[in-house]
Amino acid sequence: MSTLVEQLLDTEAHRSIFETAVRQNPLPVCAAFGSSDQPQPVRFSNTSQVLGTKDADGVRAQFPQTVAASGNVVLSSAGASTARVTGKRVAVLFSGGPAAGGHNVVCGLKRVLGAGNTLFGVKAGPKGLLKGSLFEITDANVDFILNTGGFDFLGSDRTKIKSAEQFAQVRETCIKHNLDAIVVVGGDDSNTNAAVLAESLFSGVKADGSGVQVIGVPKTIDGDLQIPGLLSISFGFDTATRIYSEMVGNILQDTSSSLKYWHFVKLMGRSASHVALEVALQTKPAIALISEEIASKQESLASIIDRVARVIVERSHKGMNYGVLLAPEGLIEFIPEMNAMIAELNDVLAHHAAEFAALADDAKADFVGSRLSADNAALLASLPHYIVNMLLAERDSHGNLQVSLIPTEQLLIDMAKKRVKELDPAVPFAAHNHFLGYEGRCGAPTLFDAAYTFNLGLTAGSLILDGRTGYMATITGLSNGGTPQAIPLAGLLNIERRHGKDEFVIEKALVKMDSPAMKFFASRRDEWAAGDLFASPGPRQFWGPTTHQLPISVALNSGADSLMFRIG
Ligand code: FBP
Repeated sequence: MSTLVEQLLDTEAHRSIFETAVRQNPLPVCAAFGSSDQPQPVRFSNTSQVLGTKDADGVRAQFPQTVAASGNVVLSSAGASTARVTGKRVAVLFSGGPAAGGHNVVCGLKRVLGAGNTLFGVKAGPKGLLKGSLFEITDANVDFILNTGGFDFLGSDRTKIKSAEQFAQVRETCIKHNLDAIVVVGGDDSNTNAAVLAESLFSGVKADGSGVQVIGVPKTIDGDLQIPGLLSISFGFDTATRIYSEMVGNILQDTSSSLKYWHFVKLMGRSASHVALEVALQTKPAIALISEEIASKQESLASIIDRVARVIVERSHKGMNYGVLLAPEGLIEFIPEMNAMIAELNDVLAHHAAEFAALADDAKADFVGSRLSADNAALLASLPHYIVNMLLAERDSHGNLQVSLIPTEQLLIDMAKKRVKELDPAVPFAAHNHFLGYEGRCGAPTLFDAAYTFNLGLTAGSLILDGRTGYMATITGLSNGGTPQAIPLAGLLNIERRHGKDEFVIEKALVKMDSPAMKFFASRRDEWAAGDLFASPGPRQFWGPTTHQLPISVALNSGADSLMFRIG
C-alpha cells in the first residue's frame, strides 16, 4: 500500500487521476474503418462534387500539378483498402494555435499506418520542418497521449513557409528523412501552407523523380474553417466553447447573486464570431455582440456603444444593475470605420516596414498617423493608447493583426460607462473585464473532439496509403455514424490582400446572418437582455449525460434534429 505522498508523486508528469482515467476512454470509429480496436485503412474514390472558387483560373495556373491530379473533386471512402501498403515514412506537424484533440490525430495516424510504416513527429511546427527536427513516434507515445489535451507532444508555431529558401529547406528535410508524406494539422492559414507544399513537393523531390504527399487536417478553436456539407466544424471548437461556456455560466450565476457587477468578456476567435455565438447559445447572456452582424449592418462604434448602454440602463431601471456582455476577439476589425482604418494602417506598415521598425515606441503613432487619410488619422488619435499600441504591434507571419492582445473588452467598458452616464447619470455601472482564450485551447478534448480527431487521423493516414496528395481530411455525417472524406485543398483557395499584396488563401468561414444558429440567437436575444434567462451548462463531461452533445451552432446549422452526435 503506497503512502499519500507516493500517490501524489505518481500523479506528476501528466498522470493525474483524471488523465490516467481519460486515456482509457474508448473511441468510436466510423463504420468504414471497421472495429475501433483495430481500425483498418480505407481507399477513396471520386464523388460527383467539384470544388472551385471565383479565383479558380488563377489557382489552376499556380497549382497546375495538384489541380490536374485531383480535378478538384471531393473524395469519399470506398470500402476497406485492398492493397497492403508498407514502408511509407510519414511526418506529422501541428501548426498555429493549439486545439484540443491534436494528440488524437497523431494516435489515429499511427494506428492506421500500422507497424509496416513509420510515423515521425515534427518538433515545434513548420519551423521544425525547416530545421529537420523529427523523431520517430512509438506505440508507447501514442498510448500516453491518447485523449489528452494540448499540442505539447510535438509543439507548434506559426511560421509561414513562403520563400524559395524555405521550400528548399523542406525538400532537404524530406530527403534527409526519406519522407513519403507530410500531414499538416492546422487552420485556414496552415492548410493554405499545406496546399502550397503539396504543389511544391508534387514531384521531383527524390532521386527517382517522385514527390512527397501532403495532407491537411482541419484544426482551429475559432471554428472558421467550415465548408458547407463537407466540413461542419474544425476540431478544438467544441472543447474550447464548452470550457468558455462553463466559465461564462459561472460568471452569470455570480452576477445574479452579487447583484452589482457587469462583466465584459472577450472570447477568443480571431476573425469569426462562431465562438461568441456558440457560448451565447449555451449560456444566454444579456448581450452578445456578433462581429459579422455589425459589419453587415455597417454599425459604427458609437452605435454599438449606444446599443450596449441602453441595455445596461433598461436593466438597471428594472433593478438589475448587473449582466454579462460577450464580445468576439475580432470585433474591432469588423466595425466599418475601424476596418477601413486598419486596412490603410496595414498598407502603411507594409510599405514602411524598415523605417517603422527603427522608430522609438512613442514616435510610432505619429509616424503612422501622418501617413493615413485625415478621417483614419483622426480615428486612430481618438482611441486610447492601450488600443493604439496593439494596432501598431507586429503582425503574425501570416499578416494577421494580433487581436488576442487588443483589450477590446476594456474599450467597450470605458465607452459604455460614458454613454450610460449621458443616458441616465443615476445608473450605477461597475464592470469587470475578462479575456477567455488560452484557457480553452488545451483542455482535454470532449468526447466529440476526441472521437472526431482520432477519425480525422485515420482518414489522413488512409489518404496517404491510398497515394493521395493535396487534400484535407474530413468526416461528414457526424450525427449519422460518420463518413471519411477528402477535400481538394486547391479547390478552396481564393486571392486575398495580405501584407499589402495579393496572396492565395483559404477564405475564413464567417458567421452567416441567415444561418439557423444566428437566426435562433437573434430570435431570443431581446428576451435574454430583458430578464435573467441565462443557463449554466456546467463543466464538460467525459462520462455522463452531455458527453455526446454537439456544439449547438453546429447542430442547428447542419439541420440535425437533436444535439447528439454519433460516430460509429
Ligand atoms: P489558429 O487559427 O492557428 O487555430 O489560432 C487561433 C487562435 O486561438 C485565435 O483564436 C487567437 O487569436 C490566436 O490563436 C492567438 O494566437 P497566439 O497563440 O499566437 O497568441
